[in-house]
Amino acid sequence: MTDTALVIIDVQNDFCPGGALAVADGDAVVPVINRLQAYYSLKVITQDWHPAGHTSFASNHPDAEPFSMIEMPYGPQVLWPTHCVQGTNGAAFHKDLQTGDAAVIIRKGFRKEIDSYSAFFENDRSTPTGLLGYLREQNVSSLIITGLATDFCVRFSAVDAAKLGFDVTLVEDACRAIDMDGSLDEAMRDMHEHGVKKITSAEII
Ligand code: VGL
Ligand code: ZN
Repeated sequence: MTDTALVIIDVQNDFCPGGALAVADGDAVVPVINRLQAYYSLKVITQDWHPAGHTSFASNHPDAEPFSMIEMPYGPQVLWPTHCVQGTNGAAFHKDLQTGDAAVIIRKGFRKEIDSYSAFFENDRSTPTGLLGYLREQNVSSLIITGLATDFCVRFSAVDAAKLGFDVTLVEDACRAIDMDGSLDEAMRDMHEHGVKKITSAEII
């Protein structure tokens, strides 16, 4: 099925237990995603990739607490613990994640002044990452979405993909959430409203 791509969002050490922005059970997605990889010839991986001075880090704002909100020129933004700093072990993929035969690795969040949750557009909702052009040129029409975190980068990637006209399916057991202030419920509702389908890996494997 070359019209389908498996999308693997941000399976990096900082989002796994022991990491700077650890997602509960985040590493549990790794064996599931590796098994799914056998079913798709086209794999796309994203990597959260911030400079140390990134404006989404609470540490770069005087007196700001991690997980508080701030108003950026492009809208509200969560201030995160420092995570996925370029070149650090925290930004590296989980050591057991298969990455060797992925077609592309899209890095995002590398512009200091703007965060990027979605694999398609940064948080100003207009700066493109380049992934859309790649997928269109490869005639991809369906996306299978996996990774971390369900309520942030997975959510925004899936919803943008659906808005762009892709047939989008979320593999629920191949994702885990941060879940702050009801963000997981909101994410599931948002994806549902945009026509993102939900399955489990057992329906593929
Ligand atoms: C993510 C918060 C900040 C994610 C990335 O991958 O979901 N969340 N940066
Ligand atoms: Zn980030």
